[in-house]
Amino acid sequence: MPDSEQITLSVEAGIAIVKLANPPVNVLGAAVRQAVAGTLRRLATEPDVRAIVLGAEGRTFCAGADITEFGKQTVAPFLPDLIAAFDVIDKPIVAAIDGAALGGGLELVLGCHARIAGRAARLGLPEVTLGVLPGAGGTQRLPRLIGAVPALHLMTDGKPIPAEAALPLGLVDAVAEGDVLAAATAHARSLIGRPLRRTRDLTDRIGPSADFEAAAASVLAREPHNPAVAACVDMVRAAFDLPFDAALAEERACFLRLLHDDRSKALRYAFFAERQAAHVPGLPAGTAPRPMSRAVVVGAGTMGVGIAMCFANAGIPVTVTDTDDEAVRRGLARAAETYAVSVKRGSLTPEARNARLALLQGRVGMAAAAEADVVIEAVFEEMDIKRAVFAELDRIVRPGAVLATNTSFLNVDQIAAATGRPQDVLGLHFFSPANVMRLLEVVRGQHTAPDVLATAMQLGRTLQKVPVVVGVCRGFVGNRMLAVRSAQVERLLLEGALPEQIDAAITRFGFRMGPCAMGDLAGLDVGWRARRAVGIVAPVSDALCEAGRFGQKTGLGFFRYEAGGRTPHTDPAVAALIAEVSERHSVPRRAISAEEIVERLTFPMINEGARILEERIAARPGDIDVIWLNGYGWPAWRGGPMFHADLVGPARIAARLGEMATMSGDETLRPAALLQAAAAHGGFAGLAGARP
Ligand code: 3H9
Repeated sequence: MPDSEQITLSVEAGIAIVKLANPPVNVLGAAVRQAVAGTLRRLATEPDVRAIVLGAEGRTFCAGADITEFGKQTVAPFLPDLIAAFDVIDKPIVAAIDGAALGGGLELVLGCHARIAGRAARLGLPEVTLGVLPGAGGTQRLPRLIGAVPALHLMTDGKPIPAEAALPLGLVDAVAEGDVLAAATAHARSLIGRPLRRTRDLTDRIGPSADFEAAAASVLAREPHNPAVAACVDMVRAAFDLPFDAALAEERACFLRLLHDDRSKALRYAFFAERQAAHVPGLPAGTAPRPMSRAVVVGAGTMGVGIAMCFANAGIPVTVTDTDDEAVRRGLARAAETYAVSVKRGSLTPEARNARLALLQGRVGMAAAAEADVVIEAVFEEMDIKRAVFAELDRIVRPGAVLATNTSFLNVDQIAAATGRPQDVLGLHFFSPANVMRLLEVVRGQHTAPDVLATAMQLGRTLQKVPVVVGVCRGFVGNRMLAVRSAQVERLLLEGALPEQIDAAITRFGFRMGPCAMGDLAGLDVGWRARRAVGIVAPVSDALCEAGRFGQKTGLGFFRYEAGGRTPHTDPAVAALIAEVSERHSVPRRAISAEEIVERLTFPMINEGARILEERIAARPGDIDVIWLNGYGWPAWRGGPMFHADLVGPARIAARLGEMATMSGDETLRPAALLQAAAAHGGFAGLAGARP
């Protein structure tokens, strides 16, 4: 008999089975908490019920607290109180975990007296990725159950672990081979009449405090910016120092404090922005994707092979093609080497490596494309070459196959026009290294058919990417904004900043790498060649290349590198070269503060983001942020450029841009109309809400 719409309840031979039933992912919103609390209260006094099994309907056991409730008024029982109430029930409560048990979902499980997992169970505390800590007793129950050091790692990594890893930790009592509910029911029956093992009372697992302190020091060094990580450390330490109830009160206070931290808000914003990006405006609901069981990648260079590996990793057979045998052989060898490194590091089993390699074929010429459901072109970034490839594909490929270009700058409509089927063509812009980077810009051409777009979005998810739809323009969203930043790097260098000052300012802002070190890594000659092709001058970068300084590959670029090394060292020769360029261009040099550097790099990008929104190249500010967070290293705790704009204040940014335009004479720096509108509406968020 169902107890409410949020849970189901059945009682069989003295065992009550309570299941969460709040699709799609069983979040613990107020109605669910009330239903669980009321039902357990009743079952506690029901004479015919001897034990309780807590399970869930659907693929996900429980995704935790309802994040949309955070920071809002909500109703009792709060999650910590709901779980604390398990401790006053005198009947065994056994969790039956199938699918993901995350955050508050795992904390619910920790409040039970035993835990049985299915093979597909994944258990984790991802709260730190949302800028909070486990706030429903997790910071206290987990160290008592599995030990302080593993608990700290589970909390601060934020990554779920599979059932077979949870078992040796003691996080679950057994992994069921078959029906989890049946196994949990049998276990619950076996506990009837025996003393209950309450997690809060366990004292023998927590481990030595010295081990914990050593682990804490390395965790804090790794994650200096996320306040939730430091809070987890403090709370696990409290598990040693404070009585259980006092520590729980401290955990609650800490959770509420974190909720209001801007870094925490940024991380939660990023979570929802990523999910919203999956909803494509203008794509009719229910548009069915085309079938996708065989792929061909044209071009066996670094990018083509990286893309092919994404397919093989996802279990999709893929053929990589090139014009000659040697190129194909080199490409396949590169894939094999990359997999070998993963096996050596222990992140891939030899069996999985073999399975992936078996899915990856190489062929000379494009004939293999005839069999493909999707073809991705990854040849040289030149319009004529790409158009020739598409014209050829148009002759070979079966009707209805999706044709994608991996261009990072070029006009997808012009490429599509080389075929007689522009409705089947779109851009799939992968980021290097393609088998690692999560971002996928899905470039919707003027004629791209809705089901082709739906196919690309589904494909992106299958390949474990974060797909974001963008429109056609030079560089789409990410590279278009990056070009604006690069132009500012040049200006700053000419006016007095040095590469090490620029990189230091931007890494202090939170990027892992500065633009100059990034340029050295990518190869300065790449941009040099591209600029020369379209007649663009970048005086400092051009001078470096003319001096043979191409970056890491030549040991010299913006920085100096030891033979075979990747650590950038300041080079006085670069300072002299830049000073000479400034003089040649009659630009007086001056000291430039770190604050000015950050503003001059980020504000013009935000302005370009506003133009991108005006032109409908991106549908939402959040889409731009998802792109910068997943493809360009924007620090997650700063939420992305458009979120950052709202924090700084669009009015201040517009005013600074006006000053920059006047000082430099660069009219492109004038604030965009949408930036000014955001200033008037209290930020891009307010503006986006007001738009259709
Ligand atoms: C927490 O628990 C705090 C406690 O310690 C203390 C409390 C006091 N809340 O990802 P999907 C939505 S913090 C609200 O596409 P999948 C999501 O937005 C929480 N909504 O599915 C989407 O909505 P829409 C710690 C949520 O199958 C829909 O559900 N937990 C939540 O690819 C489907 O989601 C986490 O951090 C939520 N907690 O992946 C886990 N979760 O359709 C966060 C999801 O309108 N969740 N939604 O766009 C996940 O990692 C994934 O959703 C999951 C399923 C792996 C579960």
